[in-house]
Amino acid sequence: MSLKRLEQVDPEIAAAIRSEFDRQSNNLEMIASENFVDKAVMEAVSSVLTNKYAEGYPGRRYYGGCEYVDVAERLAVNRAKQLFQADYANVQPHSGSQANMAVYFAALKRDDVILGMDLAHGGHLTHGSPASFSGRFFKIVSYGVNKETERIDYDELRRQAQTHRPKMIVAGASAYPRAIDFKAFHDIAKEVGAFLMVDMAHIAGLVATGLHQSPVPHADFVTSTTHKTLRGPRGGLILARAEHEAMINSQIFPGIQGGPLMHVIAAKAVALKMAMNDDFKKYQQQVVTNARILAEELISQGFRLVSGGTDTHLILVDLSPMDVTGLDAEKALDRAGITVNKNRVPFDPKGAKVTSGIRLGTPALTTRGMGAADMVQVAGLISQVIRNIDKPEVLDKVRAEVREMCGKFPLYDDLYD
Ligand code: DSN
Repeated sequence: MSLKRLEQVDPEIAAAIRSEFDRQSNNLEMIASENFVDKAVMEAVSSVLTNKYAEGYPGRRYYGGCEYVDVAERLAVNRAKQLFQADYANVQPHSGSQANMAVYFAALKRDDVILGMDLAHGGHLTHGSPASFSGRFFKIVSYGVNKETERIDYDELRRQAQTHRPKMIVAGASAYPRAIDFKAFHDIAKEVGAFLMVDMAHIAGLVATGLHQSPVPHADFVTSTTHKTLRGPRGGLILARAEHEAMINSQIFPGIQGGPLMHVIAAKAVALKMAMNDDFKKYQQQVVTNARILAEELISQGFRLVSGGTDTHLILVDLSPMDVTGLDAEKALDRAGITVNKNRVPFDPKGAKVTSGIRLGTPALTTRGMGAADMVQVAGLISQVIRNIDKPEVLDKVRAEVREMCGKFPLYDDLYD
């Protein structure tokens, strides 16, 4: 891929892209929701499909000249249905938030009650935070994790559902390291006559490869992003039973979106195709193995992990026993070339801007080819940083080691030259 023309037209943006490529190449990317897409995905995103308006759906557009973008969207829809064994798929949501919004608007009326996971316990903004549309348009009741086990307590969930009689229960999380029992959610939703929506954004790649229970047979609606463990372009999708097709389609367009991003939809099709390969399954297995090894190694280095470990790609570290905040840890790790995000832990006395924890994930490092031995090394580097948070000379020494480690796992050969 060339930046030749961009360098002529807008050298400042070209320089920002080169710097970001350098940052991604020379840092350990451990944000649990990030990944490195295949060049084939980037080629689709940067294609001429970005030029095309295609409001509507394949074969039913409001614009002429849609015959080739129809091919791309049909491929994406059929592959999403095949990969996740769903009756229906909509691949037009620009993001996971818009996928969630479309489902709420399709299934609920204003002020209906949603029972969703508390953001502070690992949920997501769009599962009912007052700061998001979800908390503004609907009445939210939040469930969390049990204080002792730091896992979802399904008996307590049932009790809350029976008390509050929600119209919809939302399952899924962005900072919950344990497997979620979607069948249990389904049973509770059925008992109280609620819809069940599962937002599987974080674990979509694990679900696609059978490494996590699939929500599809249990949920009325399943939403996802396509860029996390699924390793596609930034965007969203919705899966549902066939009976919901008309109501979801019309809520995405014209309900909340205009023209679909056809270049992104084509890239979703590419990623969904790649997710059907054996290589992708091996990759996901390694993501989970790497997370388990990283968790074990961090525990042996004296870290406290929320819930004591992980079943997925994600680890939540509680730094309060070390008297370190998430904010300080994020900054020190950044200086050392290890990219993470500060994150509240369940029952965190600190707010979202400081936090008591950090969230770690293995999808991006695993895409680079890192394995078990590398996770042991990474745990050691994280430990050095956290234990020497005020010692710039130690952080710089770790930085040099990170750079050397990254050099062994090149990211995109010959990308911009
Ligand atoms: N912001 C995403 C994450 O980092 O988990 C969720 O949408």
